[in-house]
Amino acid sequence: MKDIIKIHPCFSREAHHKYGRMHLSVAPACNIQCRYCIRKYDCANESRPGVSSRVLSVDEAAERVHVAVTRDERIKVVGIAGPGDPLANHVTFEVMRAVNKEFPDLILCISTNGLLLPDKLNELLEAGLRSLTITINAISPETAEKIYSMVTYKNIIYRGGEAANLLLKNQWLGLKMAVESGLLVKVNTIYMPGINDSEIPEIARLAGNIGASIMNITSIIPQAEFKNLKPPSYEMMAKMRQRCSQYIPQMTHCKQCRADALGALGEDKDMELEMLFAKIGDEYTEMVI
Ligand code: CLF
Ligand code: SF4
Repeated sequence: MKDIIKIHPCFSREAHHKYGRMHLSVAPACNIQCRYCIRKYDCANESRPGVSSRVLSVDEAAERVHVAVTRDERIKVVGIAGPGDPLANHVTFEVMRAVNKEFPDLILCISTNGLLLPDKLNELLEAGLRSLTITINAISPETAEKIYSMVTYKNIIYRGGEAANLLLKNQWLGLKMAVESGLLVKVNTIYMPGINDSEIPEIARLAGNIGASIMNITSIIPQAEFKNLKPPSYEMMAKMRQRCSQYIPQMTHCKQCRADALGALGEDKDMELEMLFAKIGDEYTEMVI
């Protein structure tokens, strides 16, 4: 696990100066509704809200990896972070298997809301997953109920306290199972003043006790039902991170990537590669027509 940390740009501040990641935007569906998410954009749990990525097919995604890693040797991690929840999309597993088969040395990474993590962990491990992010925003069902309006699990729609209980149970169980499986695990928490701030230190404490490697506290971007929420100030963020750092190391270099980001952290796109991908897309379309 230590070897992976050294080259994973999100888990190591040093690595992010040297190595890059590419995101494959292959997962449009989501199985919950966060009140701060507008679903026509990328998943707000790991991406910059307000950005919409084009969804790739399995073949397009595999081709994209092939071209990117051949041209840019800094790319060490291939992540799937949306535009919806990766685990709610079966194509995620197909893409991971295809990438892992051709490039077993690349680190496969996933970012999830955690609802399906206990159910899908084995399949993820078999597909080659090596690092994982889970977004946990609450400890108590009362707070979770303020953050999530709906959960769909095994074709049943849950709301209110039932939805909150189910999601929290699966998130914390999934986190524990993921750590025990040997995966490198990061916990994302969105700081929503007046909603979950009093629970964030406890999330940090529990996540650290369970064995997550790092925590990434990010600021709420007010939109959707939370469009009037005031984001935390720079000082509030710094204070919260400082407080939580006694329990678990804090990430401070997150760039809130797009679901189709490419390159070093902070680089959304490599335009030369984008033009090449566009050309490949045209050729691929011509081929299948
Ligand atoms: Fe992507 Fe996320 Fe994996 Fe990194 S991003 S799925 S852990 S490979 Fe990194 Fe981007 Fe921040 Fe995410 S800077 S948004 S923490
Ligand atoms: Fe939106 Fe992500 Fe929440 Fe799904 S998990 S509702 S995509 S922020």
